[in-house]
Amino acid sequence: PLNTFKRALAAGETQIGLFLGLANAYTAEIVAGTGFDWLLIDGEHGPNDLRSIIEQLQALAPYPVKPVVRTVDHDVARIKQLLDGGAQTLMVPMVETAADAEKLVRAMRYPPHGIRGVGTAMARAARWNGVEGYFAKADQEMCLIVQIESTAGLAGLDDILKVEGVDAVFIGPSDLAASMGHLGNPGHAEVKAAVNAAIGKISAAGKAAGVFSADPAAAEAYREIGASFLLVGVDALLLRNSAVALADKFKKA
Ligand code: 3PY
Repeated sequence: PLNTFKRALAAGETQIGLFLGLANAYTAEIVAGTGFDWLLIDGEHGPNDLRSIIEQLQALAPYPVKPVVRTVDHDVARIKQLLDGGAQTLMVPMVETAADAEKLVRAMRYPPHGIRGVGTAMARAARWNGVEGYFAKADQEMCLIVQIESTAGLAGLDDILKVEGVDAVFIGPSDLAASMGHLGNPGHAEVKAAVNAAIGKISAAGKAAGVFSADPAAAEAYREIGASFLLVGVDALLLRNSAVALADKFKKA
C-alpha cells in the first residue's frame, strides 16, 4: 500500500496528530474519524504488545487517518514483526547517533539495502494478498521518524540528518527536558530554545520536523517556526479531562 504519511511529510503538508496511549482498538477507532491527520500508536510508553498494536492498525485501516507506530526500542526483531504486521511508518525513540539511525534504516529494508527478515506467513503487510508483489515496493513505502530527545541526540543531530532513509525527525520535549536537567518541565525556556534550534536544523536539512506539546500555544509556536507534524494531545488526557469536567459540573450544581 502507498504510504500517505510519508508523502505528506515529503510535501511539507502540516500533519496534526494525537497520541494513542491507551493501547486499545476501540479508542483508536473512536478517534480515527475525529479530524486528526495522524495517530501515534505508542508502543514505547503505552501498555502495548504486538497484538494490541496490530489491533489498533486494524481499527484505523478503514479511515483515511495515517497511523504511526512508536517502537519500544531499536530492536531489529521487534521492528520486523511490526513491519510484517502492516506498520509502514515507525517513530523510534532515543536516537543519538548516525549509527543508530543507519541501523534503523537497514532494519526497515530487505536485502540488499537492509537486513529485514523475509516473512511469508505473517503477511498482513501485504494485505494477505501474496508477498511477491509486496516485496517490490515495500522498501520505498517505509517511513522512518527518529526521535531526538537527549543532549546526546542533539549533539548527533547534524550527522543523523545526513543518513539516507531518515524521513523525519521528531523532538521529544519531555525526555529532552529530563536530559537537560529540567525533569517535568518541557516548557522551560532552555528546553524550548533547544527544540527551536533543532527544528531549524531539521528543516534546513530538508527533512520534516515534528514535536509534541499538549500546550496548544507552544504547539502553535513550534508550527510557526517550521515544525510540520505535531502531536497536540493524548487520548488518556482527553478522556480524563472531560470526565473531570463533567463530574465537576454536577458536583457543583
Ligand atoms: C517526549 O516528549 O519526550 C516524548 O517522547 C513525547 O513526544
